[in-house]
Amino acid sequence: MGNYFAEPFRIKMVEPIKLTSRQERERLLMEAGYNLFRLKAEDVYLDLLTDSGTGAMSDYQWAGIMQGDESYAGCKNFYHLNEVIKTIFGFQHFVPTHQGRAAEHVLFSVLVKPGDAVPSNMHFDTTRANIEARGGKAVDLVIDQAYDPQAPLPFKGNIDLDKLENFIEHWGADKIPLPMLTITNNSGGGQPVSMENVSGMSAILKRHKIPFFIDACRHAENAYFIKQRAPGYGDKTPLQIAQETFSYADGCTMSAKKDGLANIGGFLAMNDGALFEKVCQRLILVEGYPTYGGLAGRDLEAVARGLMEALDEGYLAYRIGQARYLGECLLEAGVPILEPIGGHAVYLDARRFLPHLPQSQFPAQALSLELYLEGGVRAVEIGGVMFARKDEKGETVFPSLELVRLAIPRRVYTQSHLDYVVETVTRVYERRAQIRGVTITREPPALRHFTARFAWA
Ligand code: P61
Repeated sequence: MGNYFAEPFRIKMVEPIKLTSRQERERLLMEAGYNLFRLKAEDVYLDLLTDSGTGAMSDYQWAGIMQGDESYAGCKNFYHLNEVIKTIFGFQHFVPTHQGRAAEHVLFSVLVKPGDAVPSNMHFDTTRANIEARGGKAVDLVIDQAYDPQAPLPFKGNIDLDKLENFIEHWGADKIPLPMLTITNNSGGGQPVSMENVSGMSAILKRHKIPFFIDACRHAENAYFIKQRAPGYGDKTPLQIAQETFSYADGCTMSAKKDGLANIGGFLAMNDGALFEKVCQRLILVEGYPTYGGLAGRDLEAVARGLMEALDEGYLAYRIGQARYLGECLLEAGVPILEPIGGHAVYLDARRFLPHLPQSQFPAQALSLELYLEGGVRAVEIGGVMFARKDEKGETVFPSLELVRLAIPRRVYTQSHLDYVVETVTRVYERRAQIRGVTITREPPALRHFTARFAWA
């Protein structure tokens, strides 16, 4: 068993969870059309679907909830959040949004035109979908090793700077309204991006006069990896590392449901005053007045407090330590996972787990269903269901990575919960040869993983 970094908190409120029987789970899964998003959360024992909005807030955050100022304009929590965002991110302007994708939506609707291209290390699905909804092209330029689930690189989330240079040359800077750099790289295994890579990207973009935006959802986890892995950063605080990271950028989108340690919330920040004016106009149409942007005053306060807590070194050591513990226990049991172990999740490598299943039978989806059947553990497929697309000829192109993500909600589960996950995955691994693939029986035109129905192949 790996080392476990003990929780830097004690528990003063609990929420009961219940384990159903295998027979019940078979029925529940069938009723849900073999789509784990369609289950009732009550029917899940350990919910590792996402680390987004599922964390436990601290007593300090809950106390802040009681101090929500629900004035329509200029509430005091907005000014507190403004102060915190200035401290950590340093951008001149920001607007709150109800979550990360709303920040993306507002930003892209102001900047992206049909025919534009938006490069990234790897776009997450909401970012990609929001760019495509504007008629833009979302392109991944991550380093090649990111597609090798076993390449042992410290900063496997890096964007390939040569690919970026060539991309700008090919498209022309006027067709690239902005790039996004996702830290950490969620679609590629929760892998960090190095400071060198951030500053290198910034220099290229400055030369071409393209504004640099960061998708900052898991920036605190990224800062902790830099502290641990990059020479010269060991003595810096996560806050100092975050400040340096964002000093290279012109703005960011943020889902406060991740490293804001809140259950809802997000923001869009930037330095450009003219852009900010356009953003405010758009925000008023779709989210709300710029001092609340789709959130209640109490939510703004929870985010302001959570953003600082997420940079606490003891918290981050525990947080990153939990993912490492889960990953190391699985490796010890011989289970194929993506390495190095990421910051917010452990990703099972479904190709190596179920080598007998072709990608057209969605091995990662099949594996995620088996985890639920085996132990009531809910994970999420990050593979062909989420990311396969049709090329110009209408042929399906499958993604290189076929993963099942076990995302760890922040400050929610204990070591024994993680041990239970290890036992469940190990039992499924032992009977892997008998696992069947799945087919899609119904699907919507976009973001199909949320609502599609499946059947065993
Ligand atoms: C997640 F199944 N992530 O990882 P919002 N950027 C990045 C994200 O990880 C992200 C957002 C922007 C989620 C939630 C999720 O198909 C799915 O606050 C790097 O969720 O709007 C969200 O932030 C968007 C799960 C999103 C999904 C889409 O679990």
